[in-house]
Amino acid sequence: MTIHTVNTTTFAGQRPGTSGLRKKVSEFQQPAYLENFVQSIFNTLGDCAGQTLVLGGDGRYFNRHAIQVILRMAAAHGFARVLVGQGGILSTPALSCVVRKRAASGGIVLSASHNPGGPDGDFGIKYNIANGGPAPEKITEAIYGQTQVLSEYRISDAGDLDLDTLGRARIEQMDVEVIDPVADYAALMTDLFDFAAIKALFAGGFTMRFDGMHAVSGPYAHAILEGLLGAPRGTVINGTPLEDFGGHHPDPNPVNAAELVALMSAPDAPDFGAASDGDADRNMIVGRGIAVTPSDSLAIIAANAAVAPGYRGGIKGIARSMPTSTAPDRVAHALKVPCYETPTGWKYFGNLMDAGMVTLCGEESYGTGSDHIREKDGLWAVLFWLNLLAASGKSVDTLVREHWARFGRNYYSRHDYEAVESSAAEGLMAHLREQLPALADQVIDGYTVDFADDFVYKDPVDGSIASKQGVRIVMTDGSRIVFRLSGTGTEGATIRLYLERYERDVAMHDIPAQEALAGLATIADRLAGLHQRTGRDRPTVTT
Ligand code: G16
Repeated sequence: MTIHTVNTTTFAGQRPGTSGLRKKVSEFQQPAYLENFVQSIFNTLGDCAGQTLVLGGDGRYFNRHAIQVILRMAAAHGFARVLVGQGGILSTPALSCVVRKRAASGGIVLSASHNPGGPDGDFGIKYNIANGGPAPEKITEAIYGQTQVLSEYRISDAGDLDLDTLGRARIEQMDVEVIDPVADYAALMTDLFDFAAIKALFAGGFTMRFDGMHAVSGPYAHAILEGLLGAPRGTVINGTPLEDFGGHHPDPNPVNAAELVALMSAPDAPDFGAASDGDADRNMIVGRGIAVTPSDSLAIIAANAAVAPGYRGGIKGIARSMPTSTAPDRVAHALKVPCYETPTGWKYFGNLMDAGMVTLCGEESYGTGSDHIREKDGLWAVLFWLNLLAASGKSVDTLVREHWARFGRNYYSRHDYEAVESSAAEGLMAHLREQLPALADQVIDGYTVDFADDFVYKDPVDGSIASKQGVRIVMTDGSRIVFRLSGTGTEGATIRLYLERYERDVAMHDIPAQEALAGLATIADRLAGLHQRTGRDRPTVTT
């Protein structure tokens, strides 16, 4: 085995987005594209000698190749040890768990999350730091800086490693351990939740469907739900990870998991339904005839945290991304704990969790989690709901309605306009920003604007500032219109419009969400020139 230094030239556009570098597979397949980015990570880390790295991905097309390349490069940079998931598999939450449990110096996650996979799909790579969470912006920007100046990368010419057999091997001086991707994570879940109560629930005939969407959550769900918790076989559907996710979009929302939502509306629907995304960090919760919004799910988890053994002592605080509804804020107020509002991106929660300021975090984009790790965690949310259903003996529908009756309902929807021409999307945002100073106190279609701004976040722990994080128009009754551009898309720009309206009156809690929000959607279109600028008369996806 020999270590080679290979000359290379830079690629434009290797700037990590909301969650790592996500591009089309064909872009990653260009010679040296992956190597340059990995070298840039290692250059940013500095001296890697003696460090332990955790490595794994969601099993999508190009995952295995990327793992072999990264192993050879890690060996060339003097890492002491790499822990790699068997088959190259580690869900994003499992990787975060392993980094923390094994006290590794960091990890590399290979995933484009909810984006489609396969040769024509997307691929992604992200660096996580020693707390198990996504690297903060100062590190991702440093990595980007390296991608723009590097001129060589270092790699061993060792052959491919057998990723499918558990055990130890060596590349150059580096130890490689192929680990069970499920074990550490499953053990953590048994510490947090009342497995005996959930087991009894299933033994009593409770029925559930978990849709793995042919992505990485399948092995975890099989082992935990059907294995440890005794749910009947067949509870987990689409549970075998496929390199192209079976040609589907592994994004758990009522549009992409329509099969599950239809099943949950049928006369013989199971008691509980759930789905997870490509890398198993997102979740969707569905009851008979009701899909729970992610914002409501976070609020309900917070209000009932004490049912789960891991949270019996209470929660320290909640954090939610700015576009997430304010439903969790109402719970935090009742619990007398703080609620922080952060920009979109799980990386912004890391400091708050590390500082012991929050226990629960969540985002409207089907992400929920806690300080047990530093990533959002799809199966964790599902297990929390199972624990709550077991402890309360109530249905999902009853739990949601009781929550609304107590706290009021935050009607909520997100409208996505995908693959819009980038200049049109930028123009729309600029047009909105120009109007912001004049909007306060204006009365628009019966709504009075309280304030309008472009969200700026000052991290209360390290004082770092993130600006231009989304345009928000907040009404005096708490209703909100939020616009931002997605940082995870790989084609043109995706405009996200988030709509929220608060309703205290229980008699008004049964309006279809789109109907309840139609007035705000009309105002949003008028202010942004959405339809005219995009040439679209409706969103690509409405959730
Ligand atoms: C990532 C981030 C999330 C973010 C989501 C959507 O999720 O980790 O924090 O909410 O993207 O981001 P955007 O609106 O910019 O597309 P994931 O599951 O894709 O890793």
